[in-house]
Amino acid sequence: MNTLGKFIKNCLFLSTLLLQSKIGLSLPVATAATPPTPNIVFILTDDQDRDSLNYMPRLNELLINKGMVFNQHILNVSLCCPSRTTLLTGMYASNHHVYANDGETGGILGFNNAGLNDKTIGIWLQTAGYRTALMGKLVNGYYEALPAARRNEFLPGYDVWLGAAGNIHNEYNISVNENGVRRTYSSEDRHYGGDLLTGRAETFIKESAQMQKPFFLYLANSAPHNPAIPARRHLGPVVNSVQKYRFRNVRSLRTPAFFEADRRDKPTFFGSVKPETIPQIDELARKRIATLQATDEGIGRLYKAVKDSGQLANTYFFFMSDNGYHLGQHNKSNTKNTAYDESIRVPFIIMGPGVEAGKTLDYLTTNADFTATVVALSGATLPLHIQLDGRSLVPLFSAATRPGGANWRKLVPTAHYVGGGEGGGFPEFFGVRTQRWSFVEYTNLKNEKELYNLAVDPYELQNYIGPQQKQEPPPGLLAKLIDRNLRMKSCQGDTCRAIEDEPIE
Ligand SMILES: [Ca+2]
Ligand SMILES: [Ca+2]
Repeated sequence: MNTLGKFIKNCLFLSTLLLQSKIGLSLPVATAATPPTPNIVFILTDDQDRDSLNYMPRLNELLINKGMVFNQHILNVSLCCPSRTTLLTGMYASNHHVYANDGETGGILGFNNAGLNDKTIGIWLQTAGYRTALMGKLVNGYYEALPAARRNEFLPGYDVWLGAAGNIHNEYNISVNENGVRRTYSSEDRHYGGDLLTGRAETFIKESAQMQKPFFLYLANSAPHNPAIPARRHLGPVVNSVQKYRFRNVRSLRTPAFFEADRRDKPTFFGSVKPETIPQIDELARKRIATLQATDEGIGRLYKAVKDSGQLANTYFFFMSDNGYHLGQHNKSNTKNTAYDESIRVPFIIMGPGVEAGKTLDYLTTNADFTATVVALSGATLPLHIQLDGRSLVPLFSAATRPGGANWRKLVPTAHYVGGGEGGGFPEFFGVRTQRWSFVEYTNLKNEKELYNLAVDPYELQNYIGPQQKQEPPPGLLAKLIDRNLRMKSCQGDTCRAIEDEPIE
């Protein structure tokens, strides 16, 4: 091919990538100018709050400083199972129908009932030539909620399966389904859950590189989920028979929302954690950060494994938490599920070729975008019946292709479901989160609503439409938010993206 031909093919490739990212789909593009198929390393944490990122030095050095932070990453549903199902399928919960962590529409049974076993990203990437692996927590109840005869099953589409078969949150004595065989590990140091997963992930990376196959690694750590058990090397001293934790200066973040003083604007079910528990909340914060140290070391080890395999220039790293966490903010602790930013806004980082280093973006992104982005990068072809609700973030990677904010989504739909299983003790809601506004309608109470202007009230202290309303929202705003909230409940794929793109203010 001559130079002009290569140039045209290059342009075609780029425009195809951009077009695909717009529509959230991807078609295979094989030309001489196509870059090599990139590897994907996805590291997922469980219940991690944004503040705790500050205590992960390797994450900061290797991924944040060398990559891009998505600072307005808003989850569709802030709860393990619905959030993870969105990552695996690329659909909002209103379309994947896994609403809770257990019950008929939650956990692994909900996942099975929704017919999702053969509709996850692993299959699409495997079909595109990837070597694929899923390690750690799939969804809640995988193993114990399954009938005995089906407990060794695992999802199609993964060459290496290391799914937590039972509760892995204790970190020691964990059980894992290893490609169909359940194995239980010991309480020895070398079998600490976080380290075990890291070791297997290192091996997977090295083997895949030796096989000269592009690889997709989905690594779902337990940290810092309760009971937040650190590796022994990260423990502090025992004082008066009580285990203490390192990071003695750490406290739960004292934002103005921490034990919010004036609660008259809040819905009737507002948080009721007592200030007397603050010492325990702070100790939990320390314990969680100690637990995250193994994850942070793991990031260093995986980065090194990729580098030593000669794959650094061709590998994208993704880092995310499946939901946020309250540690006293808005008078709630040890929980997520809410519509406040502590729950729905989580860390999201991408590092890799072409991603502007050290950049923080305020574009609205969501967990469904992870899937669309990986699909776009991989060049995988989706089956015709699959519709992704998210959008590829590839155009955001560099200033040259980044659209103006006016040409990006204006909202992310948020929800919390009850009735299908564990509701986390929080009432059902549907909402929309824009860059400026957080709006929520509760369905099972007295039609209570919340509306916050994040531009002037980032800690969500003054609800515009609470019982003691102090401010009028801008004219027409509320009607638009109610309209978008209603329509987002029944959208799919392109129609979701079209509604999200409509101007709100
Ligand atoms: Ca979680
Ligand atoms: Ca208040």
